[in-house]
Amino acid sequence: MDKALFEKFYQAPRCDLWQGRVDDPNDPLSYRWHQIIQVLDLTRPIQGLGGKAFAFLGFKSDEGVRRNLGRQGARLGPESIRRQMANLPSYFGRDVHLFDAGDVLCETDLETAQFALVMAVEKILSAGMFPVLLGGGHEIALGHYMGLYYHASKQEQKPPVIINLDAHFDMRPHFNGGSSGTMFLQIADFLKEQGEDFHYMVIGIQQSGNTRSLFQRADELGVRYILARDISESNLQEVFEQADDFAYGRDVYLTICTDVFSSAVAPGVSAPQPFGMYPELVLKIAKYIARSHRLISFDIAEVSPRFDEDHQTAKLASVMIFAILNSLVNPELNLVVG
Ligand SMILES: [Mn+2]
Repeated sequence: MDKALFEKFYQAPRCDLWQGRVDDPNDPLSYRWHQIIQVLDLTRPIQGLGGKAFAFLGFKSDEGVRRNLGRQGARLGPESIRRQMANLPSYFGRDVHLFDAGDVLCETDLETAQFALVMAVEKILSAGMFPVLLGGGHEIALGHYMGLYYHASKQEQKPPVIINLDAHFDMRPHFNGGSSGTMFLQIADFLKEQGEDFHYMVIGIQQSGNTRSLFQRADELGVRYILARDISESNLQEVFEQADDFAYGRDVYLTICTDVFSSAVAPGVSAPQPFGMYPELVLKIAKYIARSHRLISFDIAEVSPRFDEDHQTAKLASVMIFAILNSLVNPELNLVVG
């Protein structure tokens, strides 16, 4: 993709989304994320930095959800999540940098927007930064994964394995084009063409949200999955062991579909799940994965402000990001809420 086409699909970061309380501008211990966020324009050359740098990148897309006949609205998710992240307290030292890297936009041409996303993810990785992607529909996972794949192959490394926290397999047939329900079959088909294995694990599956054919396809392709109803506080250790066993030392890409949560706590999604998981369990799983030293990138998708009462789903997404970033920076720090 050339620069001019990339620029058509890319929007540089907006500072006005990052606003909040200022207790004492001279006391770093009182800082919130809006006081430490820096802007990163991906159309400009990026300077290398020391320390750990996280780059937030939005994928403003409803097209996958529209093609999937879901409830549209996730396009405004990245903006809504950023507004909630702005007031999170900073537990970071001076060696940790947070960047807003702007958004990739999708009107209707999902395929080209996916390419722009691949390119944006590669730019972030090449700069030595850790990508944190904000959806948008869950179709964000295709461009995100392909960016990780191409970066790994340039480095002559194995691509990461995929852990998806989701009510759905999202492995439906894609002969009519991709949507927010097809990404993981698209990835499986791509890897098959490349002669690579497909390593995919889904945690939080709902039987009522997937057809028999999807369970069959998952079994055929060796997909590891755990139903939401089979996960409880008392067997979390087994879930952790299964995740470790699945990843067996490979790098991990984590993708979180917000409909893994119960609609009681996450109403603002395309496909609400009355029997979805409660945040404490999902949080513990995500933190465990973040502390494994194997996580190289993650995204959170499907936050749909149109259905989000009082921003509670965006807030939930922001606390998940808070927990994962703090777990990555300091695996020993176990904050009570994430
Ligand atoms: Mn889902």
